Amino acid sequence: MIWNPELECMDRAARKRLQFARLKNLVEHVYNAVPFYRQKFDAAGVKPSDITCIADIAKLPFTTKSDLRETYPYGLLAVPQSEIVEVHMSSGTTGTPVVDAYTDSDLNDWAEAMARSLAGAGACKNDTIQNAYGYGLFTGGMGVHHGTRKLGATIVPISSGNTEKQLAMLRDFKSSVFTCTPSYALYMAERAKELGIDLKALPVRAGIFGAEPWSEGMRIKIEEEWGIKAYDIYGLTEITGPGVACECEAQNGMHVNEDLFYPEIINPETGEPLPDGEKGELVFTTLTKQGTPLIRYRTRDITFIMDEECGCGRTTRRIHRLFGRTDDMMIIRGVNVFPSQVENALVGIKGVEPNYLITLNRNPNTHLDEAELQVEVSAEAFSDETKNLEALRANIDAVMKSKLGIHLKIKLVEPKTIERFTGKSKRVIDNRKL
Ligand code: DLL
Repeated sequence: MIWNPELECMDRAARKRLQFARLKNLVEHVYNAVPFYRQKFDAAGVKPSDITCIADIAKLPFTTKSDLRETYPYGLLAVPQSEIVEVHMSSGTTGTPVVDAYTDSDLNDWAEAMARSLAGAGACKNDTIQNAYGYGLFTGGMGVHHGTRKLGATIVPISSGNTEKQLAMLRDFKSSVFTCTPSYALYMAERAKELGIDLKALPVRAGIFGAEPWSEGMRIKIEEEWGIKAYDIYGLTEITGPGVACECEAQNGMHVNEDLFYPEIINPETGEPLPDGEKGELVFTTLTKQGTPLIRYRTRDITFIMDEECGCGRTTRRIHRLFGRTDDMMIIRGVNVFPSQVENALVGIKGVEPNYLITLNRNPNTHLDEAELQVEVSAEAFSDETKNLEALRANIDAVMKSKLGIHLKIKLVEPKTIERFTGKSKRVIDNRKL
């Protein structure tokens, strides 16, 4: 179902005009209302009047995560604080958290973006949506919650964790749509098996998974284990939370809610804009946000924009499934490796589970990087003879070498020994002091 055909299926030229009108308002407003932006624009020698078409956005300076950290918590507010009705925060892995502060109108836009996303994944008023994203300062729980209210579906606000209760609620409330991180969806499948629960017998028909990188292989595995359609959803706290972009029934790239969030792709090294179809760093400008509007925010996420129109009827451009982040890219002996590549390779190998941990060390004598990949063996393979396990190890080694171009030290570990996550998973430990 298309939630808002007027805006999602709008003629592309008309959408560009709308984006330009919104950008123009935004730039004028932040220049006058937020000293941080006025200083940035002045330093870059650009005035609001220099923005005469949407492509002129490239004249504006970028905003970065460190800008947000330096202005924590309220330095980027573009309205009086009395207008703020909700705040969220992302803790990140290091340093000061970043804050998003929403006015009532911002919450409405977020709910709209999320309602479109839920509808894109086939949900409607008649559905029961069980929401296992964490509630609290993290945007996952509340984002799906606001969107479900707008859609008019029933929300089960269970939050993350408590797997047995999740399974019971899926059954008792007959939840038809389930939302959580992809790693938690897999963990639930594992727990369900242990408890003798057949997920396929439950009424769930769709899952909307995001908040962390996952692979096409993992999608297939989740769809098989759960007997559902698994949709990818993207978002980040700084821009609004989940719902910035989401897949439709075609499951081929995530439609960006472009009337609200203007996407660009840049070369992460030079900052130059790249054309649609070219891979680079995703940058967003919030076109309607009042509380903490962001101009050309560098997400550090890597993808490309898919310009071709989708068969679903929406005219919005899509972003490809994320390849990783500029800051989780591991450089191992000079080769760029993303955890998602490792995951994708593992999912195709029989006898292993997609649970893994990469540990990076630097050898103090040779000064070379050493990467160890711990892989969990499936219960069946583990009970096999030692020589078969050795053959499995050699196979993983060969697959990794051919897919990544480097040799990882493979260590097979017993089933269920690698930590499970109910929210975002952590797959890399980097002990190198670089
Ligand atoms: O993770 C918002 C969210 C909640 C998205 C629920 C989807 C579902 P943050 O905690 O600020 O916000 O983390 C944002 O997570 O910059 C990406 O690196 C990563 N991320 C989010 N969605 C995806 C996805 C939420 N579908 C950061 N694929 C982003 C890959 C994703 N990475």
